[in-house]
Amino acid sequence: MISRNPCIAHLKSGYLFPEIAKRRRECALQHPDAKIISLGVGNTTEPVLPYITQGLVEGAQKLGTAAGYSGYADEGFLELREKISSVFYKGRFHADEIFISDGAKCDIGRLQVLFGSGVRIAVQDPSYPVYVDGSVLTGAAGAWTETGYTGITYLPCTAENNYFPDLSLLPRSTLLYFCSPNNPTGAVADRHQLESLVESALKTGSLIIFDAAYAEYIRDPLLPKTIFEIPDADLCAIEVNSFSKTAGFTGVRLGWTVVPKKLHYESGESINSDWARISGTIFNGASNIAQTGGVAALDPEGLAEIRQLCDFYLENAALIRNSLQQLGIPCIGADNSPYIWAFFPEKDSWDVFTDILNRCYVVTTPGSGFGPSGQSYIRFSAFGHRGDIKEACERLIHTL
Ligand code: PL4
Repeated sequence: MISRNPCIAHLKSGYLFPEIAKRRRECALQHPDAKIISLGVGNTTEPVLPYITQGLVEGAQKLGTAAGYSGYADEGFLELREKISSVFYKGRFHADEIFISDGAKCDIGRLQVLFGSGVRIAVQDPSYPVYVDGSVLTGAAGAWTETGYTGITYLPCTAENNYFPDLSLLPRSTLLYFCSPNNPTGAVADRHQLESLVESALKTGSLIIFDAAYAEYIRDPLLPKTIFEIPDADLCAIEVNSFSKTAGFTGVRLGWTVVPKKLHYESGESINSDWARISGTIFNGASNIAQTGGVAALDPEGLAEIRQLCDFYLENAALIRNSLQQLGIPCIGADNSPYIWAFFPEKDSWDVFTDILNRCYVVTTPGSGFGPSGQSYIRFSAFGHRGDIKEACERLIHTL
């Protein structure tokens, strides 16, 4: 018989989000009349807005004409790559430094092929689970112990350090995942913090994978929306981003990854060339319908719709945070992020999750699922219909 990849056995348990969905189903079976509201998984709920929808429709219609038909578009539409560069990066990247993907998560999973199983990994703790679980699957994470994986350096991001890690803990030659606005804490790194991040990466010979999936939620003009606002970041950072949470493309699937040509391995070879080679080998490009939608999303009308959609979820976030604050529950997030990170001192995250689910019929995400420093926290997601968000807030206020 064929043998199993031994790395799979090192996965700690079920992936966080299916586990939450399982517990929600169990609750529904026990309470068939209850209307369960999800503030758990960060999944968009509102329709794609008209201008961007029209872009998607045009993408589909083109396929039905001889003149408009297109097949594989391996590295992505040139028009989309050039537009991404001009809209988000002031045109500083050439189209062949921008790779169109089927979403940020997919590229986060694929990027580690560049570095193999011997690479050291560091993550913000807590962090989006894919960084750790993806590292387990490539064999880079090492063995699981009570304090985490031996091959991973966990950089605590807690109230004590204002949710920004102590960078003196970053080992040499490390692949560091960094997410801002952060999932799950909602914290956003300021310019000075990102400057120190770049400085540490350059000093230690490390590479940052900067996850900017929530950048369009930043409303404070002083906060950087991309790592490439920081000088010399193109010497030490790759950025992944997505249309999922901004244009409502969670189901459409479209994202991008910036791999600057200035990036090199220790041995001198180009990381950009390797990524082009690898993507061309294990990925066949994003849907061309999605890409036409993406081009529309980056027109002025599309960008206005992105802002409108993010504003809607930010208003939801403010409603949730205000309710928790009324209850005296300490929390952060919501200002420049669709997540609220709430603290329940001395309680176990899964116990609080279960309590809120069983008493309020509201699904949340237990903070411990995002890493050891997430213990005693709960993440509330602002992705939901306004009526559901208001009802969930009422239930929290009257039950907790
Ligand atoms: C549930 C920091 C959500 N099944 O849609 P993508 O692939 O472009 O982006 C995924 C992504 C990338 N980076 C960050 C993210 O938070 C997410 C989406 N995270 C969440 O609730 O934390 C959805 C999770 C989905 C999943 O496993 O990703």
